[in-house]
Amino acid sequence: SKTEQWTWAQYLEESKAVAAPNKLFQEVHWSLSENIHTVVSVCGYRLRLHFDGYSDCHDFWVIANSPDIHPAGWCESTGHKLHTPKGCKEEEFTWSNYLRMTKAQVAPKELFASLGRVTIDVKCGFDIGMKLEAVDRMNPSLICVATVTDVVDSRFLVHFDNWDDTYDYWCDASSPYIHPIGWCQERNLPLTPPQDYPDQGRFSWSLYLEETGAKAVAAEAFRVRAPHSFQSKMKLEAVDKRSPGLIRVATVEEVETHRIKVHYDGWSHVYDEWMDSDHPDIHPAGWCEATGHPLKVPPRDPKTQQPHGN
Ligand code: MLY
Repeated sequence: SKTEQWTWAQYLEESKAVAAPNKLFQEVHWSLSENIHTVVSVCGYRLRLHFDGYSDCHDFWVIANSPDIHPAGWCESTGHKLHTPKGCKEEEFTWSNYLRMTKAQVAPKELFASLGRVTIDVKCGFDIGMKLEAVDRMNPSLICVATVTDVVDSRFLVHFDNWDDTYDYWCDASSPYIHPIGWCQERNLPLTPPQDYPDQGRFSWSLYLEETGAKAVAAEAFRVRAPHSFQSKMKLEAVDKRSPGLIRVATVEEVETHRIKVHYDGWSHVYDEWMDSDHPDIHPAGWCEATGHPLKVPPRDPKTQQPHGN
């Protein structure tokens, strides 16, 4: 009947599909800048964050154990620049005044995964100033000359030489998007030199390291992760890229070594999205129920009562 409740078990049976096993998902995360935000809503294990003093259109969602969110005072204690709320003078900002002024409370330190984790102080081999070859994730056909410009625990910021920081991204040593110097040359692939590098066609790492007085990340520091084991047609729960407050029933539509193409069940394929297999926005079937987050089930075709497009 129409009022019957949607369940994963029944849905898998009806669509003769299997759920992607839990072990295929890693809760690894993207990074965000260190602005001040206020949690505006909590939904299951996800938080909607708002940048103080800015329009709601910059609000975004993160998973509660994200390594990219930190307790008040973290920037100061780790030497990171804290972007203060709009309208606050940077020199005059202190957390204690700000909390008093806004009658707000800080999120207790214990809630942050970054502090709960045992940080084993092993050097990851990626230090500030070291050079590498990295995929420009905004222009993924380009592998470029890049530098590590920040390190937090075992994650680091990749910056493209002589470009502004809009192309920067955080990753760890297992990222498939970074390579040691000489990687392109060994494979006869073009390497994009720094912007405005004189004589673009004749970039040489040894010369460039000499010119910049920089070291390269050692080849041994790179630990490319094993390919994922997702298979096409497996079912999962995925954040809707266009409405990130929503999590939908989804299917692996296609696979690449380190990415999966996610299809939102019942919706047109124009909304399909390629996502890294370790993206924090994909979850195993049952994750929403387990964490208390609503799950958007596939819309049904009013005539057939069957999910669209399956
Ligand atoms: N068409 C773009 C390409 C920018 C590439 C930047 N990478 C190398 C960091 C542009 O020129 O803006």
